[in-house]
Amino acid sequence: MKSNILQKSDSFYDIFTRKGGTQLQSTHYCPGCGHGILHKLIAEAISDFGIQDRTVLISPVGCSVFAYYYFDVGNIQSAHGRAPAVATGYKRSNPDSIMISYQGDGDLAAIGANEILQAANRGEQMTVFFVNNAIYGMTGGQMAPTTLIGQKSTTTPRGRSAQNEGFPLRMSEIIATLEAPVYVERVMLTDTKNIARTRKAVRKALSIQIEKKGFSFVEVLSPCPTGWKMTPVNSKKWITDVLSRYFEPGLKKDVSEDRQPVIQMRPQPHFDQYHELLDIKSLSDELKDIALPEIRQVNDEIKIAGFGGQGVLSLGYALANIAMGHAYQVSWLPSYGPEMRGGTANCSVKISDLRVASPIIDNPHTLVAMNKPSLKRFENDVQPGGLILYDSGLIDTAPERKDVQVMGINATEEADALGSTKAANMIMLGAYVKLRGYLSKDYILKALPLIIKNKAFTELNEKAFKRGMELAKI
Ligand SMILES: Cc1ncc(C[n+]2csc(CCOP(=O)(O)OP(=O)(O)O)c2C)c(N)n1
Ligand code: SF4
Ligand SMILES: [Mg+2]
Repeated sequence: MKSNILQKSDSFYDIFTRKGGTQLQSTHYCPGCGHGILHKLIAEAISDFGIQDRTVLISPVGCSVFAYYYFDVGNIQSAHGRAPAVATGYKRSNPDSIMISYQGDGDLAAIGANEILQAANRGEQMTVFFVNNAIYGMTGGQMAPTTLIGQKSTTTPRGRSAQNEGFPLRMSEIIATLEAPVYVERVMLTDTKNIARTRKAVRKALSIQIEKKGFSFVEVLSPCPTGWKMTPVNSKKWITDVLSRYFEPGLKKDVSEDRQPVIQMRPQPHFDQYHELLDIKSLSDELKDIALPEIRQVNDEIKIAGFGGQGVLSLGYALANIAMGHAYQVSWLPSYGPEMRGGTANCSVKISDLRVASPIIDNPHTLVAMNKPSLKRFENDVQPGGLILYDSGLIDTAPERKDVQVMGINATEEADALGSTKAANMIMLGAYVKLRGYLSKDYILKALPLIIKNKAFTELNEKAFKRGMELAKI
């Protein structure tokens, strides 16, 4: 392999800014810590395999949280224990990426224990480097699930006792019992020979992912002189003499020869399939003759909020479906209040001519506020230049924002006049469609009864939608 062990790998940044000052070549790790050695082995492998531009390293919560200061690859910092979930999401939507889930023993075997087991059991195409230093290093030396019986920590000052804290978890052995994982090995960072073994394991684990064979897992017994209150030299000796007696190094599972590459396809249904997939096929059949307006450059992030029972979720659902019927990319994310009817509810709808990366909206372009608490809660979040549509019948104080377009629609009273308060949401839909102007009225009138299937509301919804269009004055 290409790398020269004396040189800094290309997959590291030239300068490590974490420590600042004059120490721009040093990491933030304590002297004798194993994290730095493992980083080096991983960085070298990334460079040697030529995968730097498609590698994404997920750093955990723990001492290695700052891995993104060192690795010049795609970096994501995940919540404690959630690295395998983040890696799963990224990999599934970017099958050619190389995902590294880098995790400590607190992160992987305590708060994230279920997460890693499920990811391993699903055989996610990722490589996990599990740094077992038998302690919570970052937070000052608390007991980890891998702390040995009798080992002292700040939370087990008299030593871990099986009766109180249970037995140390052998994660490699547990994961090796699962059907899906391809390769599981435990190694240790003690001496040259074992570091060479670790180097080999790192490369093997990454090759399995490069070959698209599945889930690979390397547990690394790693010194934590600070947490163990030992010198670096004694820490290595302790791994050899004590830690590795319980966590036996070696190959736990390798079925890489038997496994065929699994080519993950990015799920990209053709537009025509969406309605079928969503079980509203009739929508595409019945509406195929309606001429739709040209797709425009649209990027509307819409927050719709009100009381549970006002139909704010249905309004968002209808809007998302209508836009999808026009071939826009959409997302609809409901958020229920603690109680359904009478509580608050809101939903986030994104409509775009481009792919929607995330359904979450922090700063909407459009706010549809159906009651006072919702206006109060979201008014200040609306982007400057955005739109606030509010039910002026229920909200007696108009929005204060001067940098957005504001329009009050007396939706509830107008809906009452049409026969039912419940149609207020469709009045708001009509107002939105009129003001934004990129959706087809003809299409909506035909699509609405197919989206909101309760026939009792068909006529009312149509009237309300039309009334909303009339009420919205451009
Ligand atoms: C949700 C959550 N719970 C707890 C913490 C506190 N916390 C930070 S790091 C850590 C454990 C780190 O230990 P480990 O994963 O073994 O990594 P190490 O520092 O030993 O490399 C904990 C419990 C947190 N940051 N977030
Ligand atoms: S506390 Fe332990 S794991 Fe953390 S940097 Fe120091 S030696 Fe490394
Ligand atoms: Mg640890």
